Amino acid sequence: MKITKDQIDSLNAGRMKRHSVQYSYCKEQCEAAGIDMDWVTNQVAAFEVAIPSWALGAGGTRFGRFQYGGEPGNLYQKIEDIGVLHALSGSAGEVSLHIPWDIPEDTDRILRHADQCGIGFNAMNSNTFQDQPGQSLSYKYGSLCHVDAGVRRLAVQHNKEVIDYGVQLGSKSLTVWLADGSNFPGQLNFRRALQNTLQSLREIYDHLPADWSMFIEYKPYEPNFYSMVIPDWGTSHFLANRLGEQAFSLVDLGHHLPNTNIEQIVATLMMTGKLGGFHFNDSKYGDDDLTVGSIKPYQLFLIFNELVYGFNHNESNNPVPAWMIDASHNVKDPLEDLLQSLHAIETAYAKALLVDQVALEDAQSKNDVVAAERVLHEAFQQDVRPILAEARKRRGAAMAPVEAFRTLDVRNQLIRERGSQQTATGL
Ligand code: PSV
Ligand code: MN
Repeated sequence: MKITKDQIDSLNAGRMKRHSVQYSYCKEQCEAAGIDMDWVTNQVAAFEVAIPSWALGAGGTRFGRFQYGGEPGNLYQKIEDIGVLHALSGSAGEVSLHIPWDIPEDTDRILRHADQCGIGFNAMNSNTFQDQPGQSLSYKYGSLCHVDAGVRRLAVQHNKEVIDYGVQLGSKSLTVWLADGSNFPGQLNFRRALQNTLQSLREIYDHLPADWSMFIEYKPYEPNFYSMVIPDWGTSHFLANRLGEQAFSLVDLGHHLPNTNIEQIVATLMMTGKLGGFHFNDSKYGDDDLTVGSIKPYQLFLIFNELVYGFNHNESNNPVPAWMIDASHNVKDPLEDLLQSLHAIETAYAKALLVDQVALEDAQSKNDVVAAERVLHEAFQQDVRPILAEARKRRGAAMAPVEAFRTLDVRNQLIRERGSQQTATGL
């Protein structure tokens, strides 16, 4: 299904009167505080986040999975769904593919189709955490870290193939997430596992085209519960440093132990020029993969505050990170959930852009803790919904995407087109 410009325009027309009043008020308030609202709005309008090809259907837990009607049954339909998200939000113009969940068999056809849907290709993701049918050796005891050189070779080869697919699609990066680790003390030699991983990553790195990046994701636990070979940002950073200029760390918000100060990790990685990518989601306990901003919106704002500071003080030439949502949808319509996540990301970004950096530095230099905190609260408490609506209008999208999704009855149209029985690939 496709959403037309006329549909968007007519939905927006109905909101214009109220929006003009709200945006003018917001503009007045912000400009009184010395903020250039046009600039802020345009920054938000330029912000895009990739959608993972595996997040368009129902997510499951190990206890069960509840089907959605109209789930995309192949990569073409997944790209169409992202086209719908992009038409509605104006900020979801790229897909991130997971291989082999989504193998782009006919690349020319995929490229043509993606082009028609207005979608490009973001980071490629490899999968050495599941054995594939007919696989000669197993990843049961790890992949890039494995004690058996044959398994390591298989996993390296898979990553090289993922890069090759990505090259054909115009992607520019590979994200490596490893489930490698151990469940019991004594199972794994920590040092050897890390050395093997570094060596395997080096072979993959050597296969990267010169204009590509490699992102190394870390995770403290799950699916292994005693140790993970890359459990934290320090290990990921160490590996990225050893590999070279094209390797970076990737921060997945759900990959931290409870109460970890993620904004501080972001600040450190940006300072060293090694923040390459971001997976957005939210969590209460672990890697819960909930809607972005649904549990800890203040933390998300603080993270964006560090990102904005990092963009403005970029002595290490940190590249613009590859932004992606990495969430799972167990009880919500996946497309609505993704629209909510995009909204939360843009909200946090807009608020971070409103932070009075001069006042903050001044307060910090005087150790005025209350003043510093008040600067942050001032921005966090500002209602930025009119800025987001204006940004969406400027990029030709729906000013209120979830409402538009419902008014246009997208889910039922998808069910009519695809039926209720298809299951999207992914976890
Ligand atoms: C692992 O939990 C992870 O965050 C990695 O990014 C995987 O590629 C993705 O989730 C799989 O759902
Ligand atoms: Mn992730």
